Amino acid sequence: MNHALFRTLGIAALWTAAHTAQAIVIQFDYTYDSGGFFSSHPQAKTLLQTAGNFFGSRLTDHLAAITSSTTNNFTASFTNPTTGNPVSLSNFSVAADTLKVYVGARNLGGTTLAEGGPGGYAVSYSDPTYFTTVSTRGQSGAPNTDFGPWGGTISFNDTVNWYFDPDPTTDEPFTGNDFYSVALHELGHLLGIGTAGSWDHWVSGTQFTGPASESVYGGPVPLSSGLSHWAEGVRGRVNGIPQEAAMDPTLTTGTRKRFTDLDLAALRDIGWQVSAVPLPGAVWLFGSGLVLLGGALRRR
Ligand SMILES: [Ca+2]
Ligand SMILES: [Ca+2]
Ligand SMILES: [Zn+2]
Repeated sequence: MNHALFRTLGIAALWTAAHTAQAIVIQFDYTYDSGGFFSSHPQAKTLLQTAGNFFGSRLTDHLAAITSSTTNNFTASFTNPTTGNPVSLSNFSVAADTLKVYVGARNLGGTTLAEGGPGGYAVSYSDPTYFTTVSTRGQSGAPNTDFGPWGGTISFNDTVNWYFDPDPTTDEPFTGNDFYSVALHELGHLLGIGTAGSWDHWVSGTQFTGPASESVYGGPVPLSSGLSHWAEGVRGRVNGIPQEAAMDPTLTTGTRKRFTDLDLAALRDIGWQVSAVPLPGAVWLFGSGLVLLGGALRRR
């Protein structure tokens, strides 16, 4: 018997008994990093995964798998993060409870640190329920009051001075632009902040009126001119401490912005189920890198 496998299964059973909620997996794909930004900055890969794990450990929606066949076929479309050209991938598949994120870097010009968002799609089908399942990923209010993307794309500006924190759990003085903060911000867009129909649902004039966000902020939340960010300087809290919100439009060099309670409330308003605290089991799973274990738990 394979001893390592035995141990893994034993731990998996324990985890299932202790935690009924399960986490989402954000899977980063470097296929389109043809400029080699991530291979030359391995710290960026680690920080991106840490940012992905932050959301993964908080979001507990069950996302339906997307599978493709000749009669029911899903085409994912997105911007190549390195060239900026459109990409279409037919026969696209993604596992249940998983989001796929294509990442790369290019010169985005000016003061833009990164850009990111959910991908588009086209569906050819013979079974109408296939269309509903893959376009909403089983989120019954989508697209108006819930959101279920397949994933999307993020491109980082490879001409700016990045700070790659060797340990993003600690805050220390630094110069440059905090890569971890920007990764959190772009994943926020990918998850629908400023981009989903269920975000637009709560936009009224230049304010966001989602009930979870209003409750945290104490009223309608002002938005920036493009209506896809909080207004400049809007604040939320991290562990009770006030901080400029992650999803306002700017990041000051030499500063870190973690995801605040207000940013998380926006995800709730978009339709995500956000656990009040990080799932300890999920954090442990991601931290240990036992991907197979997570896969086994999601099969039910
Ligand atoms: Ca640190
Ligand atoms: Ca949902
Ligand atoms: Zn933004």
